[in-house]
Amino acid sequence: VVGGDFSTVERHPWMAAVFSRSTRAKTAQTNTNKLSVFLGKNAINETDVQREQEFTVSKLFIHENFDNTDGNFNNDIALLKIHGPDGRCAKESSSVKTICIPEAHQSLSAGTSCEVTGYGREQEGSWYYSQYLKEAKVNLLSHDACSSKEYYGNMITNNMLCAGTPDWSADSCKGDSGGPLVCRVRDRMFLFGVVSWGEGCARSFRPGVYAKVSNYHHWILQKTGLSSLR
Ligand code: 4AZ
Repeated sequence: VVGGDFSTVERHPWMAAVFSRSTRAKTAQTNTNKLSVFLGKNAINETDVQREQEFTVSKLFIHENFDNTDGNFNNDIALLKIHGPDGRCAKESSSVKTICIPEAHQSLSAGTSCEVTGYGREQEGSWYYSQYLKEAKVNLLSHDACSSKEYYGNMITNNMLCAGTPDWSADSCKGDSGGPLVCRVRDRMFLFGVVSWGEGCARSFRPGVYAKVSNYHHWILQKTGLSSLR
């Protein structure tokens, strides 16, 4: 996150830190057994057994219509099914809590203030990632503004949301991808966006682009097996 402030996971207890063990050769396929997920994590290079819970990934659902041909990021969303030691579930605590998923096609008006969090870069050109969790307030932009020629033109699909600050001082950045764009609706926190892409970070007229989670309400229920519980 560029701009904004250092934060704590207690303020964003739905935050997950996903680690991928890298080997010599990188392959296009993401291998679930190389992934580990931490909930309740504040600092990337420190272990805090009081706050943290560690999980392995048993299933990875990449959206069937994810399209990444020539830098197109349509349907840039995935779900990870996680398991703790001995198949245990996550345990709710002050540092680990769930977040609400928006209703299908629920939309918020342009200008709504939301927050993005992550362990990604603090500056576009930085060669290291933030050591600690950061948060920044960003405002939602209308689809029309974001797809105007001053912004991203036809690169913005209906499955994307744009957010930025009026002075372009705060934004998500490399390493924040997959992280949450959270908006408060009637005193509940909702995951409206998933950090996806952008041209650089905190550049003028280049807002952060997010997967529009409300478009995936049914997909999420289907993949998590929650559809039958409705
Ligand atoms: C990235 O490369 C990335 N400024 C993530 C977010 C943004 C740009 C790039 C948005 O992962």
